[in-house]
Amino acid sequence: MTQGRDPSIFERIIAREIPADIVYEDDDFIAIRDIAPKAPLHLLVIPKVWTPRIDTIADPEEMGRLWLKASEVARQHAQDYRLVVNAGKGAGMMVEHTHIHILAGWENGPESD
Ligand code: DGP
Repeated sequence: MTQGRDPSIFERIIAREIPADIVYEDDDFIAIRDIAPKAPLHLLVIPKVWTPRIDTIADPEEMGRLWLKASEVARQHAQDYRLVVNAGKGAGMMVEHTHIHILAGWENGPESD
């Protein structure tokens, strides 16, 4: 249900209209490898229910579930990691569909690349 707006790229991935490397999925979330990785490991954790950006989530439980899931997926892939959120074009947000970036896998920390 996109109610008049075009489905986001992530909704199209969730619907299997666009292929993606899916590393995790349950009823509420999907995690995929970023198509343009900014770190040796770059995953995106995406709620299946669309919201435009993180600060439009008003429900503390919904917000908590998202961050818990991102931490869980991150720990399945890395010991140490960064969780990053871009909110708005001015911050580099390109896909209007709330998501958390998992960045990890550097040999000597994130500034070593
Ligand atoms: P942001 O800039 O925070 O909106 O991050 C969006 C990310 O989504 C960006 O790092 C590139 C990634 N991305 C965009 N289109 C696709 C796609 O079709 N497939 C995958 N796997 N990632 C995508």
